[in-house]
Amino acid sequence: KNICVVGLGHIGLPISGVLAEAGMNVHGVDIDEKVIDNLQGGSILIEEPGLGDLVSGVVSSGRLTAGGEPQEADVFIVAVPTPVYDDESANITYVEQAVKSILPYLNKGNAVIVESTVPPRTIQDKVAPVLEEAGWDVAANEIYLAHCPERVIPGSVMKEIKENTLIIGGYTKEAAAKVAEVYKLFLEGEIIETTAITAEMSKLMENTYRDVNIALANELAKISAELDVNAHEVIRLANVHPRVELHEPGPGVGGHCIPVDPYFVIEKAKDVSPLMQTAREINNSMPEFVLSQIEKLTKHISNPKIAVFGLSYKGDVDDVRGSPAIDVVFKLVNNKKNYKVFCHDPYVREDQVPLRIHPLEESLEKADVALVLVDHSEYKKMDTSIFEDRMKTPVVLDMRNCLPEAKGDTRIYPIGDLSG
Ligand code: SAJ
Repeated sequence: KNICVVGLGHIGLPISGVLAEAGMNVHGVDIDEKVIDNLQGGSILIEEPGLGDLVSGVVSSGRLTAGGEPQEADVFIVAVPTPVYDDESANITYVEQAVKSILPYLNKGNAVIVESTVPPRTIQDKVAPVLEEAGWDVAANEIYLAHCPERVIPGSVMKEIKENTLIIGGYTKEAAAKVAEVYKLFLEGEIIETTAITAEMSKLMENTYRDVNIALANELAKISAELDVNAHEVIRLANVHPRVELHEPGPGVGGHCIPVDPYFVIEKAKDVSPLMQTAREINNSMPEFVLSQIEKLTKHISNPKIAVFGLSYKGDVDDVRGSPAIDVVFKLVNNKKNYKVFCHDPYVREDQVPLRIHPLEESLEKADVALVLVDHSEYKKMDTSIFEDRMKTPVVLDMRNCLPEAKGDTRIYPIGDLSG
């Protein structure tokens, strides 16, 4: 089979790689010339364990080619971003453009699969009409149209892309069945066929579930600050209950999916989604809460030096998109208390952020407070005697509850309760 993948990012590239590995001829398309140039040379610009090796293998064997224009194929996969506009409504223009770009290459019986996360009803109301206007009777299966939301988690994409259960939302029943054949080429996980709108909504609700639950944990962290109780201990004990699964609080929710996807639902149902809207507000308020905790810890210090540990949106990735840690850093830097902020991150590079990144020891040198914003493995196994050895006062605020126990005079405070 010939497969054409439009969009060679965090989803399009792995899917191209595994399909090529399964023996398909894959042609990848991207508007970014840098992505194409690199790919033609067998290299990639994305950090994802296992992806680089896979891609260089299938490029050198000729199974994966790349270019700026689509080619004729049996199957077209759209995996372009769906960002949000400033007013928090979904920007689906990349999806629409991608579908339009394949129109000249379509033949009867081809499959068109949208993997991009989209607002509910997008396949029915926006994508199908583009194909119909071009003369294809999609309801009669002249083109097999489906939405297959990708649910792989950054950091573990290569494993999850093969093992996760896949939901296929067909525009018609026949389209779902036809598209299932494509994924069966490499998928070890289960396949569930449903309608396009159900697939759209289930993807969005998965991420909304996580956002709402994290908001609940973050609200607990704020309450724990009022009540002088350790939120993590409360969560640990509540989760002993067989039907309770509280999430973990932190400095906010980052990445390009969880803080975005709830807005896709909210936009279509504003009056009946107060819980989702409040969850977004709570999670967006967390960087400000971190700042208030730092203010409390440095109340009597002038020009306090803060060592910041972690800039990415979550542990063990270099991805800074939507990172609450970056938000916290800028709030500190722009604060009138004149904080001297020294950042460290084992993965993030200076060409990704407008910040200096220091070696760990240097950031801690004579610092007043160390602020842990990301649970990188390096921090989880660090020797906590370094705080006493390097800092002016060994006070640590661990927003991710990830450090090993304190040693000597070091005080490690959890998120929320600073009384202990
Ligand atoms: N976070 C917390 N507390 C928690 C869990 C996470 O504060 O208890 C924070 C993280 O630190 C991070 C953010 O939430 O800033 C999101 O991280 P994540 O690991 O929950 O999720 P993502 O964005 O890396 O990937 C999610 C996944 N969705 C779900 O787990 C429901 C993934 O499976 C999806 O494929 C991906 O979104 C996507 O592309 O939609």
